[in-house]
Amino acid sequence: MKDKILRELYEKKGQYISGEELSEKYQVSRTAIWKHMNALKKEGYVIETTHKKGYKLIESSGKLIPEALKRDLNTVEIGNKIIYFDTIDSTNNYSKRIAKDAAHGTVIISEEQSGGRGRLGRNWISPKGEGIWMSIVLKPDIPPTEGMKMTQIAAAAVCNAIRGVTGLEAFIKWPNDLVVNGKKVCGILTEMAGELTRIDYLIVGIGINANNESFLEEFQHIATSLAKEKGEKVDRKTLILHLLKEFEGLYEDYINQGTLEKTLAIIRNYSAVLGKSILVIRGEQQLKATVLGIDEEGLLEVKYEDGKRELLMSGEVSIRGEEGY
Ligand code: BTX
Repeated sequence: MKDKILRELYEKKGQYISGEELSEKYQVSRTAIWKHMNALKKEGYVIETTHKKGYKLIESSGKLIPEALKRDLNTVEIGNKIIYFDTIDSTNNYSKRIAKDAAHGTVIISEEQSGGRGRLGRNWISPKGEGIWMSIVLKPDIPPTEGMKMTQIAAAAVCNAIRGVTGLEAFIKWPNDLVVNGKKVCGILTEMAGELTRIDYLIVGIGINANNESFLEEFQHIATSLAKEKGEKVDRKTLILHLLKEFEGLYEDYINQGTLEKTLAIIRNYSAVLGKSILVIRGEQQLKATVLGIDEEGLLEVKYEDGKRELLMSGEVSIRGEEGY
């Protein structure tokens, strides 16, 4: 009920809506409406209340409410439907639960994840209201072998969005992380379901440390937030709007052209690893290598100390800078 009232307030933003109207529409008492309004105020929404006219939403408390996002979203398909949670286990898990019936481009956002996931069973810390924890459901008509390209498209989109909105110099640590000043600000987890020759759906999970104030000690040397690096809070809504727009542009370009041309230009231009010495990690094994390039398919071309060259596929390996993260 509280969510329904919030939607009504949003739709009428700037105008009053009376308690009577709401109580009639939802068949609850005016006292119940009043209690929900108070609960919303406690959550940080600024709601003006007058005895005669009713309730008016003044400020949205910075939450990523779909109504607020959709009003300013300038995309065709991505984000046409936005599903929002205050808290959820993982937006990728939820996406999987609904993906079969969800429309292409559906976006799932949560203020908090209690079981945020990284790759290979790792955790992704997702504190309430501080970051952008979001998944995009995609239904492209491409072979499963192409699926991992979505990670590259997402990385390029996040990179451009962070640079455009915050002015921070974000770099892409192939294949699925973004770093600012050498520390991780974003991770991407792409998951897929389908058959050998056909994708049923793809889920691109994006976690951005936007306004996180602190990190557990064990992560302090590898993780940071945009706000920490910029020295001021970042408007999460603006960042999401830019990100979805960038993502749609690069995605459409790939679907229409069949190549990653625009995405590759971004991930090469803003690569954190090109030309660098790295460690290639496969299970327990770690091998030193130099990054030679990123090929047309988005694979990482490396040269090991013994002179052997290899093309690395995302999902198969992890890499780490030789010094630090
Ligand atoms: P990854 O496996 O590359 O990174 C996970 C590792 O990063 C962890 O083992 C930990 O060391 C570190 N880490 C954990 N939380 C954070 C954080 N907030 N900031 C920086 N470093 C951290 C990266 O996996 C992919 C992450 C995707 C997260 C999104 S959020 C929305 C969607 N839902 C979901 O459950 N996952 C995705």
